[in-house]
Amino acid sequence: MSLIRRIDLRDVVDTGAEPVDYRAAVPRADFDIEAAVPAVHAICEDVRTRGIEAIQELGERFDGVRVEDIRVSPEALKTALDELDPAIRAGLEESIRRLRATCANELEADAVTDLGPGARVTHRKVPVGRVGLYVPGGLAPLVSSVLMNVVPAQIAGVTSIALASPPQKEFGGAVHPTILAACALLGVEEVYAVGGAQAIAMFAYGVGPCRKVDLVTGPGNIYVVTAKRLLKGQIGIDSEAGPTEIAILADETADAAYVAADLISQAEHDPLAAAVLVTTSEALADDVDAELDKQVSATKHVERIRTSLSGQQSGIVFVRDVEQGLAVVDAYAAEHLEIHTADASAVAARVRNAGAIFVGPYAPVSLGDYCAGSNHVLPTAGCACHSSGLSVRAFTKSIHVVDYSRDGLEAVADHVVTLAHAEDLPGHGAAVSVRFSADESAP
Ligand code: HSO
Ligand code: ZN
Repeated sequence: MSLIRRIDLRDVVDTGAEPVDYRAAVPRADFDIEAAVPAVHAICEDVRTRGIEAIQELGERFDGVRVEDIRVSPEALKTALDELDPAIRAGLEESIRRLRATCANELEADAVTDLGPGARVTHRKVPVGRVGLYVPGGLAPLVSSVLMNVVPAQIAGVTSIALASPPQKEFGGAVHPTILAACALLGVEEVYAVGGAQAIAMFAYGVGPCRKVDLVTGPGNIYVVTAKRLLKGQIGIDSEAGPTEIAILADETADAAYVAADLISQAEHDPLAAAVLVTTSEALADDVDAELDKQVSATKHVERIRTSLSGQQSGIVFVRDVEQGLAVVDAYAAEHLEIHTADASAVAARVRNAGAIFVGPYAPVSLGDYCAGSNHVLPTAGCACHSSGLSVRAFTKSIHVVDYSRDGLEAVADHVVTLAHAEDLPGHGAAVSVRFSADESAP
């Protein structure tokens, strides 16, 4: 019996008249945000009404430790950096260097458009004022997520950055030391030992030492994601990042050992993580099954990985050809999509929906998790069909600046008046015509 189930879509007929909608056919995690709403709503209300007291009690309940002073001291940040393993520091520095390079290249200039004499519209790019970044502790302390949140925010020009991460019982209620060290390395001074939904509520309402933020970003468990959804409006949020997903589109040229290792790498995150192989080749599927048998038992987090791979969210999907495979992966809209086919770059160029695409045998997702220079905070659960991963743009907003002279306005005045009357809003038209009435003298 193979660990991972099989789904055969080779017989699905595509008449060409209407594209087949594969969304219902692909495996998907049951990440029921609605079910978490009542509990998370209660947590947010508790934080809003009782503030710091509520945060301390919730930390005690969910993280098993009460934190007296939720703001991490400057000394604790410095000590964490001083005590950081030099090899980890070197890895973080390389990752930061690559991220900074891609982020700097993403900065967009203001778009200035002259629409005629004295008629200019500028699309001005402005960094968000204050952001709250969430870094999960959970099953693994994701120190790399500190970098993925902080670097694009800093390059975008955000000047006020607060970061929250759960208090760790084994460190006496402190944030994980490697996470603190990464904050210190990046010059982030405002760090809170607060986790889960209560951290998002703290950011949204401004509680105790933490001022309200404008935008919250970062991945998290179902409580964090639900809190972001509930508090959206009060704050801006990035895309909803839930349990991680990897999809691999592969043909007979793929290396089964690499494919299996990459599926395992993301299954390692969470029993709810999804690993999906979309392939044209039964021989590859059999080889991947054999590799999974071999490789899974040799890994550390065997149980978590087995649960993820054998869950309803994972599977091997058979397709007739790469063409059908592209339709399937577009419908799935994976957080991470690897392409292991002949001419992988050309196939990748045709993908519309994915959080990030990894091209060919030497671009595994774990490269992107740590050191590619790309971002690993990406939309999950199919949200990649409308949302993007973190980038400089996520920390930037834009403003249209309308700069017209008298001549510029006069050139278009009749149209404005006509359209205003067409909408039965004559006051709108009058606001233009008043500027050109007979007695008005031109400046
Ligand atoms: N694959 C995760 C990110 C991560 N992996 C952090 C290792 N550390 C979601 O993209
Ligand atoms: Zn990962």
